[in-house]
Parts: sequence; C-alpha cells; structure tokens
Amino acid sequence: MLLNKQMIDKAERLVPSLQSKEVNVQQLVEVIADESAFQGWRTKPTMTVQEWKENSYGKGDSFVLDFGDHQVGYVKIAIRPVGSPPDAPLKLKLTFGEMPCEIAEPFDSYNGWLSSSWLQEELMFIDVLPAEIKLPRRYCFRYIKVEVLDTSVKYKVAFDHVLCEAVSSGNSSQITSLPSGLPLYIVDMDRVAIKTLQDCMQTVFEDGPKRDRRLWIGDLRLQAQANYYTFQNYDLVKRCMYLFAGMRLEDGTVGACVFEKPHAHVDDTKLYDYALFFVAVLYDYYEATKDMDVLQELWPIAMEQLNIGVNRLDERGIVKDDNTWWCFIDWHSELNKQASAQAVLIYCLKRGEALAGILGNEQEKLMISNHIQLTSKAALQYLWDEQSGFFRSGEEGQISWASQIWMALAEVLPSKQNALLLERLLIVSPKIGMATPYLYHHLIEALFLTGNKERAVAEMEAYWGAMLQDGADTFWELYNPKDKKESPYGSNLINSYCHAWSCTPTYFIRKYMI
Ligand code: RAM
Repeated sequence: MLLNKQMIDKAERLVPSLQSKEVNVQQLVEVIADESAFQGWRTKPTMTVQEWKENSYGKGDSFVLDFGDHQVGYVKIAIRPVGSPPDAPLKLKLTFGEMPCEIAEPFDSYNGWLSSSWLQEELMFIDVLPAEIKLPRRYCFRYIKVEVLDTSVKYKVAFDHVLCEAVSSGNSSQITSLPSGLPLYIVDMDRVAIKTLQDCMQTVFEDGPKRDRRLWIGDLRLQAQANYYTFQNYDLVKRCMYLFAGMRLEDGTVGACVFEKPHAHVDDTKLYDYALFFVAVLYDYYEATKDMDVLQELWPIAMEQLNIGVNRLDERGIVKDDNTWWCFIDWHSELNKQASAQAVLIYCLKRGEALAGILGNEQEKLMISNHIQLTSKAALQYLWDEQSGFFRSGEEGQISWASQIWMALAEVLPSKQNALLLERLLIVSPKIGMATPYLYHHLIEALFLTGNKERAVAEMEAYWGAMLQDGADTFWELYNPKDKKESPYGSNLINSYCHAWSCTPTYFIRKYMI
C-alpha cells in the first residue's frame, strides 16, 4: 500500500459529526404471502403500539415492529417482567429487515455467495429484568421481528418501548423544496432518493448501510453528484477523496473501496473503471466548489490514474480485454466490458484534460489531449460497427446496452450521431441489457446529455417509478422489473435495499427538470 499520512490525517480531521433523531415504532404488522406483492410478500397491520405495550409475551410468542420508514441507527429496547419474579434469563431473537422478505424468509435458507453474516439478526440472553438494552451494532431496517424464545413458566415479558436513534451526516435542513406544480410521482421520487442518499451518508458515503457499509468510489461518484444538489456536504466528499488518495495500491492505483475501522485502510480490490473515476469525482467536486487547494493537492493522483489507465491500451489504442484487471460497469454476467472500459477511459481523460487546463499544466493537458484523440479514433476504427450502428466489444464483437451508453457518455461520436446511437439502442434493444440502477443511471444521464429529456424522464419514471410502486422506502441496489427476486449474489435476502448508486433521481430532477 502507498500511504500518504498527511492526506489520511486530513481525511480523518474531516470525520463529520452525525445528526441523530429518535424514531418510535409506528405499528405492529404481520408479513403475509401475496403473489401480487413485491417479491411475494406484503405487510398487514395487526395492532397499535398501545395494544402491543399492554400485551405480555411468553415462550414461543413473536411480533413484528414497523418503524414506518427505512432507518439506520442504534436500537434500544425496554423490557419488564410480568408475573412472578423472573427465575430464568429471557431469551430473545431479533431479526432486522429493510424489506418484508427478510422478515418472512428464514435466514437459514440463504445460500448466496456473499457472507451470510450480512443478514442482520441477534440472539440475546437477558439475566436481569426490567432492563433497557442498547444493542451493540448499527442496524439498517424498517421492520424488526422479535421472537420470545423462552422466559419460564413463571413469568412473561412486556415491552415499554423499542426505539431507534437514527443517524446520518446528511442534514435535512440543507435541502431546498422543489418548486410547486411538479407531478406528484416526481416529488415522491425526489423524496425517496434523498432519503436513500441520507441513509447512506455516515462518516463516509457508504454504498449501502446494510451492505457493504463501506466507501466504494463508483458509488461515491454518484452520491457526490446527488449531494451537490441536496445536502451540499462538500467536506464529506473531500474526506472520501482524501481517503482514496492517501492509500493507493502498490502500483499507484486508487483502490476500489476503503474501510474506516479499526483505522483507515484500503481494500485490495482493484477495478479499472473505479480507479479512473477518481478523476471524475475530483472534476465534479471542483465544478461544485471551485476549491483550488484540493484540486492542486489531488491532481497528481488523478493524473497518475489516467497514466495507469492508458497503460492498458494495446498497440491499436484499445483497452486490453485480458481479464487481468476487472472492470465493474454493471452486474451482468455475460457483459463484455472492453468497449465500456474504453469509453470510461475517454470520459475520464476528458475530465482530466479540463482539470489540467484549469491548473494551467499545459504539458499534461497536451498529453491527455493526444490520448483522447488516440483512444477516440481507435474506438471508431476498431469498435464502431457501421453496419449495425453500434459499438462492439471483445473478441466476439458483443453489442450491449452498456457499451453504447458509455460510448455516448464519452461523446466519441459527433453530437447528432450520439443522439441517434441512443435512439437506435432504445429501438433495437440488444439482448445484453442492464442489471442495476447504476447502469440505468448512466442511460438516463446519456439521454439528458444528448438532449432527449422526454425519454430520460420516461425511463426514470418506468424504472424508479416502478420501484416506488413496489413499495420502496429507499431505492434499491438491484431492480429487475421482470424478475423481482433477481440478485447478483444468489439470493434477494442479501441485496441492499438502500443503495447509494440508486439515489440519483434527485440529481436528475434537480439538475435537469426544475
Ligand atoms: C457491490 C456493491 C457496491 C459496488 C461494488 C462494485 O459490492 O453493491 O456498491 O460498488 O459491488
């Protein structure tokens, strides 16, 4: 790891203090099977909070608390004994769910390839009652299932309260209200997108407060863009950039993600596109803040990422498709990423060129311009297929949505043809499609970029609007309207239902629609 202590120290000085808010249970529900509901589950109210407080629970009883909205925070439970003095410990099991599926489907049934330890549950033994217990971990949920596994024949328990101290570094008072007259679904989408961003804003921009609870640069880029139009927490973006800059991998690459605890350290995951996005994050930050000091300090690292990116070009000027270095782009198992990687490189070179210009680094600017010319020309010569009107990727010349979207964002074709490329994409609809809101985001950004505002809004409505109709309190990591249980990890239980890269409707609404 290449450490720059000064930068890490700077990042650590920017740890934000979290805003907290106490949230109470809203109602008690049960989760019932319903084919017509999202993932086959819906909730049904069973009793009021008052009724629940008056009830007592013994061995084998259970209930589901509904907090009314998505929460990220610390839970406190106040329990008192009912009946004879408690002559045995109380044994409780808690299961936390962002979504009804986590409450209804037993975690034992999980057989995905990500660790099952992400599924949030607790087994608790309480020796002394009454008690107010503060649970040790930070949880992410709307629902909590409480199972009383055992009391004793002589006593039961009742609950005075279950509270959540919800935390975030996104301060709601910074959010300006939308102008009146917007369609209701847009107002709703904006609200849910902001809530998604807010719940992911902790001491870094986390990708998802349930999973992976860490800072990924691909997610950061989109969060930061949404943040500039909403919470405007510039210091949090700055902290995240300094974390990446201060802890590069051995070859100088910016790592794909970093952990904060027990001390800041970078993960050993290296992603071609994510490393390049360091340049794009810096560019967007500068555009939003005009913070010259940060630009000056971080520029050498941005330039280094461009050089590393360019080093992967083959003799034709095309990014090598050699699988030695993963490129993310989207969770799609059949996607060939060569054309998208080429486009991400061009996209970031263009932002680097602008930054070099702002800094007055003429030599670097010229170098970057030459690379832009070389890689764009190569893309047109070797990846563009005149006959189909699409960019092809990899040895087999795969035509995918991702390749066209990223090439459009990289503006490789002249502007009119760029718009036509997207129109063609929407009509032909190649088989290799989009898996995540992350790639949908880029489709919509590309549509706005090429002037097709109407279609951009329609696509946003069709996708995020459908999530809303399916009951999203916060927007999801994965959403396939045709297969609502889809997961790249082998189980919908482990999907994150409040995910950074899904928060961008608010960015689109506030940047392009008002
Ligand atoms: C997953 C997470 C994260 C993303 C990486 C590449 O683990 O969803 O958000 O950036 O993949």
